Amino acid sequence: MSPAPTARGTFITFEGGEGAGKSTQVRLLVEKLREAGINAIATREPGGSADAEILRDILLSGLVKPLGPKAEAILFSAARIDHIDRTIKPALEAGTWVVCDRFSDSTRAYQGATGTLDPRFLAALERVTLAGLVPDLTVVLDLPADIGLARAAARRGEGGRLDRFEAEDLHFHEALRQIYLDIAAAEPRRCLSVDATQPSEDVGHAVWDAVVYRLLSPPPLNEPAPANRPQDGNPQDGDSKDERHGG
Ligand code: Z5A
Repeated sequence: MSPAPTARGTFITFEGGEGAGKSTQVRLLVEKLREAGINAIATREPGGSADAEILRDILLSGLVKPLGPKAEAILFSAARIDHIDRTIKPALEAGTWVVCDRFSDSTRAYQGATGTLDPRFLAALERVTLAGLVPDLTVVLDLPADIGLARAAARRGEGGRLDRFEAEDLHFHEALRQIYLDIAAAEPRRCLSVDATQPSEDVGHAVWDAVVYRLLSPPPLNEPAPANRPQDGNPQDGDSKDERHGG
């Protein structure tokens, strides 16, 4: 008799601009999941696997910037393929929940915010990179760009070096914020936008409520959604439960 198949783990991603609090919330959520008796790991992008971490160093050093946003998008995607193959998929297949600090929406947002890439190129790249893997939940931490940059600067301290993307101007970071808001609005069943100006604890509560409500005890599909929750089954949602997770 073959052993019972292990239930697949759940895949949660955090997205947002600089200093939005992603790393803080990834840590808090993994702690809460473990307290609830759920096996969970934290991972990040770019990086999350040995070879992808090497690509991370190269990308954040700015060495690829002269090659342009298309080359950067391809290299972020190369790192993502390794991360998926070596870290994310094996964990999900073992039934572990994966909580990831940035994922494919970061390529849509950061490389998209340059305004120089054909959206069809980014969509095609995402399709071949993810090969059907879609997060079960994406938390978009929304914060005015100036507040996020101030938080990042305070953490860096005086004399600390800006990385490749922190060095972009305010206009870029505002465009980035709008792209994230557009993604969250277009795919409400996958995404949850949270006001990241709140104290970390309150942001954490909002995230945990969504995890419990959407992933741990999803209501029947015919139950009316509350005002702050997207209507499941709305054909204009732009995303489909059936497409999620995949892989
Ligand atoms: N990038 C890309 O271009 N394309 C891609 O496909 C991918 C990435 C995957 C990775 O940088 C860079 O790569 C990133 C996008 C680009 N751009 N940059 N720069 P990273 O991994 O080094 O850093 P980051 O992802 O941008 O995160 P961050 O700036 O380090 O911030 P965070 O993780 O969102 O926030 P945090 O570390 O949790 O908090 C920042 C500070 O704010 C810290 O002092 C906290 O204590 C404080 N904080 C956190 N939450 C709060 C609240 N709620 N209130 C007040 N203060 C808070």
